Amino acid sequence: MQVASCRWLGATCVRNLARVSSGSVFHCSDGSRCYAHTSPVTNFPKCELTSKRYPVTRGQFSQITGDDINFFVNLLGSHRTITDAAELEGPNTDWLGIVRGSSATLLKPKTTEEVSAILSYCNKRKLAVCPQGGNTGLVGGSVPVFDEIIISTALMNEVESVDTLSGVVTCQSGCVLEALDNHVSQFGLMVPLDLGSKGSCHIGGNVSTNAGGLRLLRYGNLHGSVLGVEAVLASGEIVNCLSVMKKDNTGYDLKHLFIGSEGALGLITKVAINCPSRPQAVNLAFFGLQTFEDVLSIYKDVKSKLGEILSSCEFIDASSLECVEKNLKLKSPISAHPFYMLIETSGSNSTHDEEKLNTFMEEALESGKVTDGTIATEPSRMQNLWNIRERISESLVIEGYVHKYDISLPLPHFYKMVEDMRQHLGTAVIRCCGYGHIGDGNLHLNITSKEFDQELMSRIEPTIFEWTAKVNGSISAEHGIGFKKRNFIHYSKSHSAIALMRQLKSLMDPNGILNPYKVLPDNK
Ligand code: FAD
Ligand code: 2HG
Ligand code: ZN
Repeated sequence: MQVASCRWLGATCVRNLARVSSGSVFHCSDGSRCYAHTSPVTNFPKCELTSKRYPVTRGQFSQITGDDINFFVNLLGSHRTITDAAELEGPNTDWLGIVRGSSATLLKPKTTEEVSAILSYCNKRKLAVCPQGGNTGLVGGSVPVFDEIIISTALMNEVESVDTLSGVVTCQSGCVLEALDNHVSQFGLMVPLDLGSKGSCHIGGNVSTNAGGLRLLRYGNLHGSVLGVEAVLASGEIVNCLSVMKKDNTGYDLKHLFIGSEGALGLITKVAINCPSRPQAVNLAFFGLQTFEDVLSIYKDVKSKLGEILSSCEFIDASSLECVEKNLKLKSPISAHPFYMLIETSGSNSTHDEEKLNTFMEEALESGKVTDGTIATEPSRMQNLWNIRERISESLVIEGYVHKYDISLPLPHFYKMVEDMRQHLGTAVIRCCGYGHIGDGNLHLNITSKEFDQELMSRIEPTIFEWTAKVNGSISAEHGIGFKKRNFIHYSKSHSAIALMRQLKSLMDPNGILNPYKVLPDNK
């Protein structure tokens, strides 16, 4: 068993020395699962500062002074006003270890009122801030670019109410997704969102990024599941849109402005989510396929034959599977294939659902579209299969620098993008692989190289975005725009849409203190 000091909080981790027991899952010294932090890299080399690697200029914000620190200490106490450089290393660095800020202050409010007081003060002083949840974001949105004050929701983790009749759960934004899901499971409910990062990401981070994940196909995105949001504007004003009603057409539905706005329009403090009943029967199939045409054909069959119980339809190519096998020593349950699919069903009758999935697999094997496959019904076997899919991101980080693209594409173009990029880049890279939520047309294209290389980057970008725009895809399907994609947003949004976004930003945050350098392109 590997022993490591907690990367996020260093030696001062409140839960003490965290031990890495399996991949990114940390167990605290008391043996319990540590929800405070997960990371694939334990002894990561310090990456270059974002402000050095990228052409970005610090905005006209004030510099933090001793008086400012005194204000925060008076408000939160010294234990929730972190200024220790070692403790700030984790929160300054993103999960991928490729963007790094130089913030000297991390604040940990516990209540909406504290967030309001912090923002009101920062706005008057023109101090820039960076809201941070679980810091699992993959587009450089969750960490400062320069010295922005980090406002963490880590201590805002109270579940306020669970309405077992309607299924509506109201909680603070710092609840860790997996902990929240465990909490509602005792009432027979589930959070309608599941991500590989569930052990660390916060529900507020999920809402702020409009995270998609493994079950969007079944439950839709958060613009549908989130019924209410409470957020604090840059001015410190608290905007209460915390409806718990499924239907509420009273004027503009302002909560949608906060869902997916990546901390640039307000800091989300509370959310109300509609949680469906937890399915009683879950089955999972893992298929091997020879061609991408077969993948598309199986997807079509899955929708028509398993439609009412289908809860996930995921795709993995051979290179992604090889990466997880090689770097994390996970084992595929079937023989080697060019393509793989994971198909999950969730329903209320295990015999019926299992029979349906078995018949589906038999027919798929007979037709020759699937050439090897297995079905898991026990939770531990299903988890092993899900690990193969969910831990691909983690296995990629081990190879060095990861160029990560999260793209929506019309399905006929889905894998052509990977093949074209592979050919375009040749031996300049370690790996160019594709996997993702094929049921939602969402490709995760990842390119690894030993280290960051500007020349390689210029060969990938903007080619990859041009390719996407040409087929009317989206350059960000679910991870958001953050810092890294902001100057490419025009490949997916019109000039008029970007202009309206700028107007909204200046209305809601006139001094631009909320997560600057993110989402909107540089003003040129
Ligand atoms: P952070 O990373 O801390 O922040 C993300 C953004 O939201 C930042 O811009 C931040 O400023 C802002 N923010 C955070 N909290 C607040 C708040 N309370 N108010 C306002 N703004 C806030 N994403 C998917 O969509 N689907 C996936 O399947 C998926 N799988 C992943 C698997 C792994 C292994 C990893 C590492 C990441 C994955 N992600 C996925 C990306 C990431 O987990 C999600 O974007 C997640 O929603 C981020 O939540 P977080 O709490 O970590 O937010
Ligand atoms: C997933 O679906 C996540 O696993 C992460 O969205 C994707 O790391 C990635 O490219
Ligand atoms: Zn994803």
